Amino acid sequence: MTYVERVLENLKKNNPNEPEFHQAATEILTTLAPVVEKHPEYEAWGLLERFVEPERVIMFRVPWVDDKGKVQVNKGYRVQFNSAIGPYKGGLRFHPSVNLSIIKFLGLEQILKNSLTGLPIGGGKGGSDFDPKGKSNREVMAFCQSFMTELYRHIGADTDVPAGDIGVGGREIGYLFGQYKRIRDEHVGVLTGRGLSYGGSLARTEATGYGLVYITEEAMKARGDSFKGKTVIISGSGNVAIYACQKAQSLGAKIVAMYDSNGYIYDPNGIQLDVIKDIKEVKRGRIKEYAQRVKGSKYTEGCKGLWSIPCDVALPCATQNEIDEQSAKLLVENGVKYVAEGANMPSTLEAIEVFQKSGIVFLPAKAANAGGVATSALEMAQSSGRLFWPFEEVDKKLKDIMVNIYHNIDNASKEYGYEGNYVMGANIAGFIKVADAMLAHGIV
Ligand code: NDP
Ligand code: 2IT
Repeated sequence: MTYVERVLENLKKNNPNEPEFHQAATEILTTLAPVVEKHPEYEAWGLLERFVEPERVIMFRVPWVDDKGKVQVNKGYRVQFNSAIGPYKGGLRFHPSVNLSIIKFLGLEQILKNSLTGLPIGGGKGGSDFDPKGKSNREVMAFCQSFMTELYRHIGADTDVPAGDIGVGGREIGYLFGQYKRIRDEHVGVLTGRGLSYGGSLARTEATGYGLVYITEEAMKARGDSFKGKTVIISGSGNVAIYACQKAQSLGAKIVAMYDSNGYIYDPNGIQLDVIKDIKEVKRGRIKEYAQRVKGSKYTEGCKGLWSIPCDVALPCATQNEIDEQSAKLLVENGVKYVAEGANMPSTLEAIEVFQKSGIVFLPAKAANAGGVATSALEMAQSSGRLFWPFEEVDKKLKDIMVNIYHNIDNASKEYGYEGNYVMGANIAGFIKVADAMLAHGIV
């Protein structure tokens, strides 16, 4: 049995019932085999065993009182996975599906993603099974305050800096920050994605979606291609999906479909993003309303049908495992040329295999959606320097970072003899920096 196989087998044995964590670890470790062969010191120093074990896992009770006066209890998590190259950094997810397996897969991915940005940030992730959907602002505030009343002791601007993810946007970050500041009496960059009036960065809201489009554009440019005239489908209709749509439209693409967790809309004339923004950002409503408001569009209950819509570009921007093998086959049969992952791990292992065998361009999440956390790191830099950069400056830095990531993963894929395999390229390029730092630190 090889070193990689042994580490993976032990991981599965020692972390039973964590399918998402197993999936992410399998994808990462299997692609690292050629690196590990080239560097026998990794095995000698137990590097992979340490890499897949979080430095610290925090789990806690989050009690709060709902609008009816009833006591509610949720589970809270923060996984501080790896701090070799910088303070733990990664989002908080509030969604009823959240469990330890999901937070660990997200944390593991985050280590390599953050490394790929080229900025000094380690990997972490957290969240809760709390569902903000249908809750009043007061309930969300009560929950966030209780969550932070435990979390504050574990985080800090140079220790661990959380941000948003599914179910955590500007409103939640505001309530979390308010409580942190109240307890610690410190106005510091302990969270990113903050509002512009209290230390946030311009372009952080747009960053993940814009970054996704920038890296895809760079992959297109390398092939003499562009977004102009492309038909695009985007899953999700949250933060990442909305700003991916906005940037792709500005480059001349036509977005014909989007979804939320209830169903999808198809608009052959091209999605009107102002309507989506009004439904999702202003009213916190359901995407179904789009079909009632825009003539010629159609709503279909259920999400899966989205992947059967013919397109040139697919941008999954909702959640893990939203593209299975069958959906991947449909996309390929219908002529998709680029799949770039805005969500974390949206493609199953089987779906990734379909994409790679078909020869289409597949940009994996940890490279393609790194623009969000990269801009979070730019927010941290502005906080430390007590500075506030203009939108154009942050946006330019974001674009440069995404273009760099594309070339780094492309070069790594070539160097190791797997040209165009960006899953390998991203995992290898991300891992080497973390591994070097871990070796330098000794056995810790
Ligand atoms: P939001 O909460 O803003 O939006 C999530 C969107 O995905 C909503 O449209 C939601 O629909 C949909 N969705 C969530 N769960 C499911 C599901 N099980 N089935 C179908 N649709 C679902 O989150 P973000 O846009 O911030 O995050 C989307 C993805 O991008 C996540 O995978 C996240 O980890 C990833 N990501 C986010 C970054 C960021 O900066 N925000 C950075 C990098 C990655 P509904 O409203 O019905 O729940
Ligand atoms: O998955 C991700 O990279 C995020 N949710 C963003 C994390 C961050 O710290 O900005």
